[in-house]
Amino acid sequence: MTNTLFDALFARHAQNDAPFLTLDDGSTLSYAGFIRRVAQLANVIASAGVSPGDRIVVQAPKLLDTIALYGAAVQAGAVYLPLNTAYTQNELTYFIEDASPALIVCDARSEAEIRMIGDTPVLTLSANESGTLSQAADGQSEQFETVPRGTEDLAALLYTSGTTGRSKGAMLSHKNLLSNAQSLTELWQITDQDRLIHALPIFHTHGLFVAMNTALLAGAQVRFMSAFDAGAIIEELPRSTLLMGVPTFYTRLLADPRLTKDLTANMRLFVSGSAPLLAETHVAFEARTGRRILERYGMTETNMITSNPYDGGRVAGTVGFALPGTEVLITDNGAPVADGEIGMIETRGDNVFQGYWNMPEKTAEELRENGFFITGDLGVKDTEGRVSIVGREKDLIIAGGYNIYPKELEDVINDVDGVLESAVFGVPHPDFGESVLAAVVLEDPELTVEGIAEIVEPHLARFKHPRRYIVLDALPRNTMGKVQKNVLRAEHV
Ligand code: MLC
Ligand code: AMP
Repeated sequence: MTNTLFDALFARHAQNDAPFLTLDDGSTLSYAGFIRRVAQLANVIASAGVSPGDRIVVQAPKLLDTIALYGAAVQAGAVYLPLNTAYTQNELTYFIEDASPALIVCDARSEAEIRMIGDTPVLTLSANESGTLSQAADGQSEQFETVPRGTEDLAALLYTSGTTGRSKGAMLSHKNLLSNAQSLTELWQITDQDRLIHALPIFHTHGLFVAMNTALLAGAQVRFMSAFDAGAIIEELPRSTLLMGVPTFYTRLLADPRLTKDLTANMRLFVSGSAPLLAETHVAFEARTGRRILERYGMTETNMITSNPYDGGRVAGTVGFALPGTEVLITDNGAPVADGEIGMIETRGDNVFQGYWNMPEKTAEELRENGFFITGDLGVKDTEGRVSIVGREKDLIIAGGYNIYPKELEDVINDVDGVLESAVFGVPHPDFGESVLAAVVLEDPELTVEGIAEIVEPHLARFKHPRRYIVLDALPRNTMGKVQKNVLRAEHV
């Protein structure tokens, strides 16, 4: 029996003694050793009563066992559901209630809070691979009979915030993940000779799928960093070949005078995505290192959609061409526009997800019957098919590669007693690309912005917190009554 994703990414390495993960303490685990750990964790999952198709929620630090748990979930036929470690209890409650998982794995520090949310079984996974999950795995067999799963079965559920304020679970099948990993591995020529510097979180598409799935498929070595640290990356560059990061990685690396041509002489490829890479960053990086960053574009719902070419022109400010097997249309109300004209980016292919968990209406709004997914990003295609993103129709802020939906924040701010209304928007930020500003109109003149922040902040992960509040007499509106965030942005940069 087969398991599409497990066979392609994991099982093939069962006898592979080549090095796989090198951790912060300098220890290296072989591929075969990793697969044995995956099997031990799969045994724990199965003994916890997880059945094929069940969701496993994972909110844990970036550890060897966290990434092995991803493999174990796939091997056990479960659906892996990773969550940002910054989420608060309020945010977690929604995800857990919506996804109704069969098992939750979390840091021991949040165990008590998570147990208050419901009666789902909980195992812990904390720093230094301590906790009940790792302990239980240590005593398990290194063999596990892989649960059969086909191309259409779900492998992962990743939540992405919605413009309506409620997060939506994107259902990703074995085929969605594998097809994208295959396209990227081939296009970026990733092989077992590569050594990837992995400094992204593993609860999002970029760090988990784009980086880990391609490394696993190719049998590449991975320097698995528990967190982003520009100094540590600088030290790893001479013995590595590949880096994947969000634009903030590159601006922070550029701020270090040690970044030079000599330091990067062994590097084969720098990839950027998840947020717009400023053309000036691209140009400055090339001037310093002689390397052109390869920018690609994707989404949680679609995996990667376009990429600049590996060979040939990588053009600053563009996201390149549709990946093989992936179609890209630029549309106006669903009808393709002429090359050179701005429109909605839509995409279709094996990369596109299966719909939103428990939200058939939302799925129908964004995923057309003909298979095209409406991204909410505005773009333009040149006559050769090269895509540039020129804006976003969806109201979204991207800070340091994390998505922040203004509607979610506005709902929380508007609930504060004494606030009449609010408008949350992004303003340029030198490190994170954008940062969050909240304009509030008060009902109660006694209310202060400090008072608002104190009420709002416990509800939201730290990265979503407005970095500035401004009090206005009224919000600017157009004749339709819609708040004009472009006006606010222009006035308050
Ligand atoms: C940290 N902070 C952020 C932030 N990251 N605030 C806004 N946006 C962010 N992204 C906050 C911290 O809480 C802290 O708050 C302060 O900023 C300084 O933290 P730091 O120590 O400088 O941050 P650091 O840990 O270095 O993190 C920065 C970062 C990280 C850029 C390394 O944000 C990161 O790893 N981003 C990658 C996100 C990612 O993987 N995106 C992919 C999504 S998938 P204070 O004030 O309390 O000190 C996707 C699809 C696709 O989009 O196409 O890939
Ligand atoms: P997420 O919902 O976290 O998957 O974020 C997806 C969004 O990130 C896309 O819809 C884009 O708006 C944005 N994005 C991803 N890659 C790029 C890129 N290279 N340039 C500009 N925006 C990007």
